[in-house]
Amino acid sequence: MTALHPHSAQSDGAASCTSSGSCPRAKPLAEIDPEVAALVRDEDRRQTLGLQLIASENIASAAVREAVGSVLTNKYAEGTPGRRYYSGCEVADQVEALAQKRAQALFSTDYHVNVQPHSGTQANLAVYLAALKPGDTILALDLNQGGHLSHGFRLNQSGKLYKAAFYSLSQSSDRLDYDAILGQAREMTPRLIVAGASAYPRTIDFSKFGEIARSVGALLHADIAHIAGLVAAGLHPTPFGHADFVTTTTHKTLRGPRGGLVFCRGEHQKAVDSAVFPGLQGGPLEHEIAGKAVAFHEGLQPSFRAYQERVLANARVLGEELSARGWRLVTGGTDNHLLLVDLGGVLDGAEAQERLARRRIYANKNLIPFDTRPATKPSGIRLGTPAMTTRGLGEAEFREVARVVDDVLRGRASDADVDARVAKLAAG
Ligand code: DSN
Repeated sequence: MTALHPHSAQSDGAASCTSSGSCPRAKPLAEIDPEVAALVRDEDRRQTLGLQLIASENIASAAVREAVGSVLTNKYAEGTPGRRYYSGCEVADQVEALAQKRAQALFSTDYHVNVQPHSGTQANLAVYLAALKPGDTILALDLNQGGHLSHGFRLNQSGKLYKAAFYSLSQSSDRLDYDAILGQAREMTPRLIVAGASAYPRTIDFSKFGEIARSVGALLHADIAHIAGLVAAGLHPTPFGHADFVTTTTHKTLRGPRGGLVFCRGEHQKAVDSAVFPGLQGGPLEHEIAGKAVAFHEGLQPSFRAYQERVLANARVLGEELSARGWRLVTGGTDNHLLLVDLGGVLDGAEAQERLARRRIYANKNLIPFDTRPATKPSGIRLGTPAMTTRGLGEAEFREVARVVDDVLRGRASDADVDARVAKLAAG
């Protein structure tokens, strides 16, 4: 007897099904919706033909994308593994437990981990909801100096619900000034200190942050969204053991699907889990969680550390070559995967971003510390190496990337010349 396919009684045929055979829901995207299929192709082309230098972006593997595009998207699984509000969660439970186990292995930690946050911002909000009462004070790096909007920016929930105080970088070095942060922490007595950045090219000393937090009776939250891959590979000092909470996205240097994670010491497990659900989210995205599990598996392979070493080496040579061509790098260089370039008034960051994008070179405009220009037309651009390192570029190619960027910013080469060089680099 032929088994009845679960979708065979449906007539709409309007969505996809990964089951093979004659199911109308198994039709390819191009057949069901040529318009969206064409847009996906266009984006694939844009990514493949260009130089992706946006420091927060990377290229997830086909395996990660297969998991994200799987039937797990069909399942509701509110709750946590073994404690769900729906039946039929036995597979979702295994997926999520596997992702948790791998996340702990990847960061060599026994902290509890919740793998459900839909994004880094959701993960950060979960920490605040778990650790703070409305009106409590948080102390974080100023957004204008490389912080993040979910670290207390006035238009974000974190800045509306909590009293946000900000520390600055040292005006003389553009680096974190731990003595000044300690002084401010003593004065403000925050309930929570946030250590983490979106545009800081230097090593963050989580051990010092831990000392500061303990000395004023504050909790420490490390947001390692940008540097998570480096931390996992042992190429940046770990916040585990120093911070009470560690959050990250999964798609930057970690090279997984878009999403977030929140780790915490055991005593905060209940508060964190209940902050994620039902505090902030409904059903977890089990297909994304499956993609995270695949990315963690990839991150546990020896090749991942080798990749992160190349990310660092490439950022160093990109910086060297730009410096040699007269561009000032904030802090003079980089310890991680990104560079902040001070455009020195040659052009503003918005013009630079636009000029580069016209030649298929993608970077983002960025404020530099103590910028006198507005965020819409800041003095800098931020460049990162994770994505193009994934695409196979090495140090020699990144020196050429620097030369092309320099030529475009100074308007020194013809469009045809730049296009040919970009095409060659993008081809790997
Ligand atoms: N938008 C991310 C970045 O570009 O750094 C942070 O969330």
